[in-house]
Amino acid sequence: MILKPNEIKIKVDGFLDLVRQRNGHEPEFLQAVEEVAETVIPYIIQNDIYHGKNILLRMVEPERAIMFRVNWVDDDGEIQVNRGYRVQMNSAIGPYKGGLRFHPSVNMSILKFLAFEQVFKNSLTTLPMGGGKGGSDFDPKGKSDNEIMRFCHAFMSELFRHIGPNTDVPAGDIGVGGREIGFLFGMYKKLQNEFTGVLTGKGMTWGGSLIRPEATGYGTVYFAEKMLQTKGDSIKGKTVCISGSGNVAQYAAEKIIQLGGKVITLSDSSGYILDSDGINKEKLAFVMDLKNNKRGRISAYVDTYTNAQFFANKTPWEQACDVAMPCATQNELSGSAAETLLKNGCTCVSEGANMPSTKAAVAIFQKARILFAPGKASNAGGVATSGLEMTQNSLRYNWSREEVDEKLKDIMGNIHDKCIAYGKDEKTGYIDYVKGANIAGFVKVADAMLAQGVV
Ligand code: NDP
Ligand code: 2IT
Repeated sequence: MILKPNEIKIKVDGFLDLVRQRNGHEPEFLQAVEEVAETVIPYIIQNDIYHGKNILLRMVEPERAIMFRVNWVDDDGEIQVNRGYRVQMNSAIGPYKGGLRFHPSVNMSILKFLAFEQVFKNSLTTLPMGGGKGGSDFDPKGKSDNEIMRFCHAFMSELFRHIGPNTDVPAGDIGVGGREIGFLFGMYKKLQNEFTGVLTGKGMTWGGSLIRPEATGYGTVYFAEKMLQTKGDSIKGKTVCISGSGNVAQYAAEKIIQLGGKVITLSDSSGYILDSDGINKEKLAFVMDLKNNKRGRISAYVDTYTNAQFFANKTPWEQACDVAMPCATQNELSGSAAETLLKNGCTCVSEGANMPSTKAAVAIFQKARILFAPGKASNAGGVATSGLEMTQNSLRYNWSREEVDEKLKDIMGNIHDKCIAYGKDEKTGYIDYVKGANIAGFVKVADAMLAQGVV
């Protein structure tokens, strides 16, 4: 069907009004849906096979959303009560797949936005994975290892009945890393009495995949490199601002350093550090020990590296850089931060976190026609390597580091190609990675949903 721009706008607005009526109290979820609807609905209108089937309306409704009570006992003997969740968004192309987040801000809006984005992201990886997300409002900060173990065991004592290696395969996200996956896996194995690949991000001696810990950060850098190559450029010699100092930020920094870039910032929720000399391999090893073993704060960096500075309660985007990589959390890069980045010469933004740029920031980057990759394309390397972990578990076999890294690179290259196929304006040559990722992600899931009928 051919419609005029104002007629398309009426369709998009009509759809969003309906979604807002149903989910008015879920701002992050609405933000994620708006971005998809604005790019995908015009495509649906132009393609008769998708038109009139209410596919997007079906995709914004979770197939199932589970909320449950998690009781556990802290080190003082007090009974604590948290909320646990699993949003099973879409299983058209494979079992539900997506991480678990433990953070006090976790609620249905956050998890539905993450699960919705995950559907498109997982589709882009080319692997057979549906989309889901879960977690808890549990705050791991300041908890002892024993408290973390008791909480994870309590959480899994309910979640286990809703997941399985062919049903739903959770993994890590904010606040859930190797330690937590171990405790969760242990309880699942005990309750089901089976050793299966029900979780990814497992340890190397019990079914994990090499490169999974590195994959999200590495993949985000591989994607940035692909974007820069479209301009005949590369990471080498570039100054890079990274936010966050957790799993994604650490390995994004490692890969930037390996490729000859200079990382000058890292952050956490209390502020950011600036090291104008560059965070080299040795300094990054210090950060990894600080965050992963000592579970300390990033501000401690400046006590050891006294040339560096700490800026409390600020984000790194006020520093001049060529490439920005937001790797902490949603909506951490505002419109005014985007303006500052542009003013200071930034030409490439590769999102390691999920939806870190606000709507205003994305609009500013796109208007300026800089290289901008949305998380669902650029951070897909993590879940893609989870998919490779599932494959290795099914084969009861392990690939080498080089084999997994090669496959990860190929997948990121494929995602980049798809963004070009669906997002490149042939007249101007501009690649709209948001449009490309949304439409390419949509097409695979929509085709599967059409084939399977109204279920
Ligand atoms: P981690 O828990 O390892 O690290 C999170 C980092 O982000 C920490 O430095 C944390 O600081 C910071 N952070 C968290 N919340 C906030 C906040 N509200 N404001 C400022 N900083 C904050 O998580 P990951 O590195 O795994 O995840 C980071 C992002 O990447 C998330 O958006 C996640 O969804 C996304 N992602 C993760 C993947 C993975 O494989 N792990 C895959 C794809 C995307 P503090 O310690 O102070 O809380
Ligand atoms: O947001 C994400 O893609 C993740 N947290 C990883 C999910 C996974 O299943 O590996």
